[in-house]
Amino acid sequence: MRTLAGLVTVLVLGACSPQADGVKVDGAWIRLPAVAGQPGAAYFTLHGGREAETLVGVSTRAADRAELHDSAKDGSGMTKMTQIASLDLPVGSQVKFVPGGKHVMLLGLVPNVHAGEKVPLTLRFASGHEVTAVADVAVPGAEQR
Ligand SMILES: [Cu+2]
Repeated sequence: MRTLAGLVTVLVLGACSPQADGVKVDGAWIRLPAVAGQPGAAYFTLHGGREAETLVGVSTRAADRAELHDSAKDGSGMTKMTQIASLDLPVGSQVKFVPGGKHVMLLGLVPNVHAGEKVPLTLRFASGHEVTAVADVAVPGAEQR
């Protein structure tokens, strides 16, 4: 019976992790750091779907850890990054992750990721939905595309 219960659980989980309903990710790219060992960053545009979703995490085989960050200028004009726990994606909204703004910080980049490669980024939502986008890896210093 225990085996059967396990099998049923797997089937149910399989059925419950569909693509987020209508959420789309486009223009995904990763910028490599100028100095090896420094973090890289991932950028993309998120398009809200037919249900409100909340982005809670990103993962990629290109890095040990990926954090959601936002950037803002402080009083002295310096740009500071802060980690954000989640990001709301209302129905029909569009949120851009760009250099100098929201970004995904890639910590512990694997050493064999090179410019010109394509690397999958998996975005996880609070609903349990996931969306995987393919990111183009760009050279250090590349600007928004
Ligand atoms: Cu950052």
